[in-house]
Amino acid sequence: MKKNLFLLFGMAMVLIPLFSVPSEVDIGKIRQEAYASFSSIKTSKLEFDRNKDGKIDHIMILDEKGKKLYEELDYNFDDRMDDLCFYTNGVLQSEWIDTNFDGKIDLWVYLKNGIYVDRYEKDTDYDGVVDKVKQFGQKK
Ligand SMILES: [Ca+2]
Ligand SMILES: [Ca+2]
Ligand SMILES: [Ca+2]
Repeated sequence: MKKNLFLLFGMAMVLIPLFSVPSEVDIGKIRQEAYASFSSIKTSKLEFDRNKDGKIDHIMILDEKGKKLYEELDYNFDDRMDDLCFYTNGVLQSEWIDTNFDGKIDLWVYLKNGIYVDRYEKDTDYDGVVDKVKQFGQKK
């Protein structure tokens, strides 16, 4: 029984590497990997043009049950996504943000139950290396 649980957990980690330490900061590559990970499962894609400039600035990937798997946003409408959200079973697990719009992630937010911030990591000088980590909710 225990072994099965470990196996399940292992599989989930392979499918959605949510809890890995950020090693890749390049949004282009992260998006490529995210899309590649969805290619083996049945998904539907929703695209939005929030500012009506003809360019997609919000994409949602849903699983076959219609639950969110992934979402990306272009906040400053420069045609480059700068906010990536990863979901498990429709619940937000982590949000990776490019706060200075240079194409590289510099803020990683990890959530608990989809709403509470559990931990965040920040690259304050934008060199691709995390230099500030805050962990909330100490475990009893
Ligand atoms: Ca747009
Ligand atoms: Ca952008
Ligand atoms: Ca950045």
